Amino acid sequence: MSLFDSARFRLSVSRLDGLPPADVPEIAFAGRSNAGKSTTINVLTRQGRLAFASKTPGRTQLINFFDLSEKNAIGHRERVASLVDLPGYGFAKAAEGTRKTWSELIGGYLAERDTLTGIVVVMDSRRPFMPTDEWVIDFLNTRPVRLHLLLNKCDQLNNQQKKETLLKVKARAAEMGPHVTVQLFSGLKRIGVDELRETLERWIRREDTPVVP
Ligand SMILES: Nc1nc2c(ncn2[C@@H]2O[C@H](COP(=O)(O)OP(=O)(O)OP(=O)(O)O)[C@@H](O)[C@H]2O)c(=O)[nH]1
Ligand SMILES: [Mg+2]
Repeated sequence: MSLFDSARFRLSVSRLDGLPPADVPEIAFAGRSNAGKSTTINVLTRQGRLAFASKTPGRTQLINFFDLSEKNAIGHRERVASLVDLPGYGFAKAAEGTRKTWSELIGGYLAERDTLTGIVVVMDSRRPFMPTDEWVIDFLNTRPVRLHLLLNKCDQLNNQQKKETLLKVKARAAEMGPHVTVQLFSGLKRIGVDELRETLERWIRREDTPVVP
């Protein structure tokens, strides 16, 4: 069994003062609304309805925490990491008040959470680096966290487009530094699931190079 199969919903948070204690490494999923963050968590954990996924952008409105656990030496289940599903950014239709709450909540979480180990930035591979992605990636790049740029919905690209997109985004990632990695992914067709699992497990086990802030 993979570590990710152990995922269980822990809690939803609507305010920064409601965050659970920062104790285990956390991996957050950030990205524009509708990019496929919740679907990615469902595919990663092999649990179809763990995170709410929907055709309607703006489905996820709270910060949702999922626990990953494994048995310790004496056979007790122990929490070892959390996956964190974030509300999407760049959702134009949201009322201004709602947008403000979102940026305060998500911005505050991303800026201040000490146990935040890495962030999977989920982008639509047909249009990576939209202006809001650029802004969020620039902001995240100032934090001591790993970044994995997940080019989702690659089932919508032909082979040539996949190759070109991957090359282009890898070149950008190389400029940012060795803490930034890139892959093609499709939650729908389950393409790239093992690669994602391997990357995130290295983060959790701290088997990759540490990030210098
Ligand atoms: N073609 C295709 N569609 C996908 C893929 N992954 C997700 N989708 C679709 O994209 C839509 C949005 O998926 P979600 O997982 O809810 O997106 P989200 O990023 O969590 O959205 P918010 O919670 O609104 O921020 C749904 O209709 C999914 O079925 C994929 O790999 N390929
Ligand atoms: Mg969602």
